[in-house]
Amino acid sequence: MAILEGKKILVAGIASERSIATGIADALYREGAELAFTYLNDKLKSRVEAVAGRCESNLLYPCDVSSDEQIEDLFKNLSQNWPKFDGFIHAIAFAPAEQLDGDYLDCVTREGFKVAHDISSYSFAAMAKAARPYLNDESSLITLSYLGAERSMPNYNVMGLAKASLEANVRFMAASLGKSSIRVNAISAGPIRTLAAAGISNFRKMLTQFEKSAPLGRCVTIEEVGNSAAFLASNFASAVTGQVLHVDNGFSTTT
Ligand code: 0WD
Repeated sequence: MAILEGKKILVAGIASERSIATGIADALYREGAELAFTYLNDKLKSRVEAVAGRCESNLLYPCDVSSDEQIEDLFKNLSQNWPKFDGFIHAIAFAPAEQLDGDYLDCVTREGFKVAHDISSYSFAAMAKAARPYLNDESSLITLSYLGAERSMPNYNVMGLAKASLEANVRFMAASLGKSSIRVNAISAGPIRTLAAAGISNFRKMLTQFEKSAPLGRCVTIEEVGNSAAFLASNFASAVTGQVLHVDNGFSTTT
């Protein structure tokens, strides 16, 4: 049974075949959703096109979430094809590289803090504000977080603060949109080797430690994150909102 039959969902945050958003798009498509996509810039367009193609979608829109104008244009343009739709995936994060390498207080700057929070947290609310007129009741909004929101960890630094903000954003957005039965949730994924992860110093060491300590004894795949996103996007999750779902092989439950 396809659990997303009849749903129209926008996917933002594909940068490569390894992106978590790619795993999510494949799972949503498999479960019967119609998909639309955003791409950050022309360099990434062909990669997003490849995923869109296999998901039978030709709805591709440029969107740099640091620009309110681009976010507004995205939803206006999407509404030409989809007057109403059923939610979006926000798999977007960014912090300047020098923020993610070394001691937190040595690295953090006012500008680094601002950029990380703007792109990685505020943009989720900004997208929801702009999408609101076009969202069906019972839509589902999903973002991606990481355990660095809850615990300090080497090199993750200001991105941990931005993820903590993002998780609070999930709760406040869930309260704001609940009257329309729109649900808002985050998936806190275990570490996965992607382009964004490559920017974090010593990421490989993090993966090895994760494999050793996680109750399930292995790393998480983008397919597994995709399956959890498909659940959250579906009506099976109709009572789930304002939550952070850990898709991490149990790692966050260990000491
Ligand atoms: O271990 C991991 N990879 C984890 C990632 C564990 C837990 C959570 N996450 C989160 C990330 O923090 C992010 O929120 O998952 C989300 C997706 O990240 P990803 O799949 O790991 O990384 P990637 O494939 O690089 O996609 C993130 C993309 C950007 O990639 P690049 O590599 O170009 O920075 O976010 C997009 C961009 O496509 N992005 C933007 N999109 C629109 N406007 C912007 C922007 N300003 N900045 C980055």
